Amino acid sequence: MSFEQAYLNYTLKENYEDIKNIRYVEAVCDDKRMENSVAELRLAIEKMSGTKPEYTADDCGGENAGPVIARICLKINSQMDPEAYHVYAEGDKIMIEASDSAGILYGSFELIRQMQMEKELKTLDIKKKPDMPLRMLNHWDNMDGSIERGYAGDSFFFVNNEMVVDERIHTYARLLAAVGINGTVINNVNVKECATYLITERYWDKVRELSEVLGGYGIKLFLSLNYAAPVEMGENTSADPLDESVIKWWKDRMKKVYAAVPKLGGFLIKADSEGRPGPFTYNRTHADGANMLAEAVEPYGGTIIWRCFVYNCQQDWRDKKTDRARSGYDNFMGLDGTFRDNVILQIKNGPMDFQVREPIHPLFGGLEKTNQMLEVQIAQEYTGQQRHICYLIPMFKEVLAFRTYVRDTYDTVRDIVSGKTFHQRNCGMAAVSNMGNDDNWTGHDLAMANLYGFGRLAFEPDLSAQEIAAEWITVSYGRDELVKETIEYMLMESWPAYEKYNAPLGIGWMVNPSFHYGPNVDGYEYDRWGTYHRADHLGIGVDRSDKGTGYALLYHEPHASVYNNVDTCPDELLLFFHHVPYTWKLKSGKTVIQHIYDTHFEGVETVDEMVARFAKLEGKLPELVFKRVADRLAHQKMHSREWRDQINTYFYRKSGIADEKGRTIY
Ligand code: GCW
Repeated sequence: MSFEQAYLNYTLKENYEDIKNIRYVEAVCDDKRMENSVAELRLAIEKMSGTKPEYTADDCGGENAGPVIARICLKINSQMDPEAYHVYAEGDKIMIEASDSAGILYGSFELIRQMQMEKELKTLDIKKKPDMPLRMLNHWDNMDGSIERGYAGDSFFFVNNEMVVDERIHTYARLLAAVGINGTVINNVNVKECATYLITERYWDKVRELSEVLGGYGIKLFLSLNYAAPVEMGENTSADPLDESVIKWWKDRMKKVYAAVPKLGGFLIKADSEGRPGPFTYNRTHADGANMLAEAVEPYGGTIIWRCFVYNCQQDWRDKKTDRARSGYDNFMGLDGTFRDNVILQIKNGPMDFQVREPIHPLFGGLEKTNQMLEVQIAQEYTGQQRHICYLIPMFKEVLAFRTYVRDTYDTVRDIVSGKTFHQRNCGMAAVSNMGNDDNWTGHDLAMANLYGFGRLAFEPDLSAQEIAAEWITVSYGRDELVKETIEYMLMESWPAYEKYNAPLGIGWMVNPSFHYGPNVDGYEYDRWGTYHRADHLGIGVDRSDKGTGYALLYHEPHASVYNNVDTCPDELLLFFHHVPYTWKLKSGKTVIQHIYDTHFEGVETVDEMVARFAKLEGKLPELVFKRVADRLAHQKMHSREWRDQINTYFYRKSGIADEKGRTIY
């Protein structure tokens, strides 16, 4: 398989004078990240200017040879924060200063980005430090090479139960470092079969090799762990976290693992969820389970990232008292303050499962004494599977900006996961990856904006979704105005459009069972009765108020009251929180049923507009990119109609209420 360079595809910039005289990159290289920084700068400048600057092992002194930028100097300045950088012009040089080589690497990629955007170098003065300590990707790759919810080909980490460390992995590391991602989990949280053995001798050499390649780009390697490994490997009859022999088993195993792979960051665990084993089997809590593992990795500086996606997938959705939305909160809230310091709870952005619209997970603002990480999904499982365009950064911006009211100030989700609210360092944001071995890494070329955007956002959450989009377009496809305007329009309109032709007003799901693609109102596989939306001929929506499941009250005020009251609940979440008649008037002035019809027509119209505008880019984008995107857009055009027609017909038949505008509803 070949692969492309995505946003690291540097092209010659004929008219960009600022880089034409750069002759030297100066640095004292005493580690791999420093060496890689030098190599990245030399490569980028060579490709963009036509001349490769020389490396000199210099300490950035030397004569100032005048106002023209002739050299780039990398210098450690121990006064700065970890991973932070300062890039500035001084006489004939651009200085990149940082307290560590990771900061130097990020500063180098910052400078390259500025060059890709053809910014003036003489006036450069950029000081940045990452907002979130941990900025991670989670791959759901299986060792046979398949990827759970993977829509961009197969795994590039695993083929036929063997690990691969090759040129592509090297480029992968560069792509991540260029946007500031500093951690990655390479295997699926559903750890099955061979993957259980990643913590054994069979894979150590490769795991170590990979950890070193990634480490050279400031990225820590993590593995997903099978909670029942001692049992599944046939070395113990139990995985009870309080059993002495189990505790010892893990301590011994971790001693060996870390002796073989000293740079391993730690482990991600999915327990007691969707068939995965966990401490519940032994009547123990998730704190018992997580702490037992945390103690085993603690001597080696390891971290245990424990997922809060714990719910009973066998639940009877007809039972109005059980509510899947509550389960994360109910399982973890009582454990607040009981986790060891090297445990992080990883919480999905919403209480359900990466739907196009969900409220914010109530554990954010609930937990006050526990390290927390936000988990989002750029794989687009429920948001078009990298066949529809769905730029998710606007959604992530909303999530991060959400005030939890756990404090009077510094109480947003962003504040919590960047460690400001509770003064933590073990926190951050993780995205379920959208990468695979397709030539362009993400299947849909425009889905790359989600990977790029995720990294940029976790590093600098003050950037707007639009700024990130504009930056990505320029670094990927150059500075043509029509290209920028068109793709920016497509990206920025894509999530709103997708929401419009998808499940309405926060109710979620409505997808075909198991593969979660395409419309099917009653289809969700974990609700075989087709009742989760509670739709009948009179109305729709789930009562999660105090008269229903009580979920609305899990938030701090004023959210609890706002969500609890049908009159104040925001339109976009109305059906998540309340059951209302189809004739219910929204704040927009429309009835629920008319809203469903209108939005489904509007969403399709936006897709048509995207298709029409994109057609004008022929000849302005690389031919292959144009063709691939045009093909996917044609599918989106057809498929958005399928969504519109299925949803509208379903509710027309159910409610018997005609469209006010008299449009044909199939
Ligand atoms: O959304 C669900 C997916 C599962 C996934 C699970 C999870 C890895 O359908 O495929 O399993 O979420 O997040 O654990």
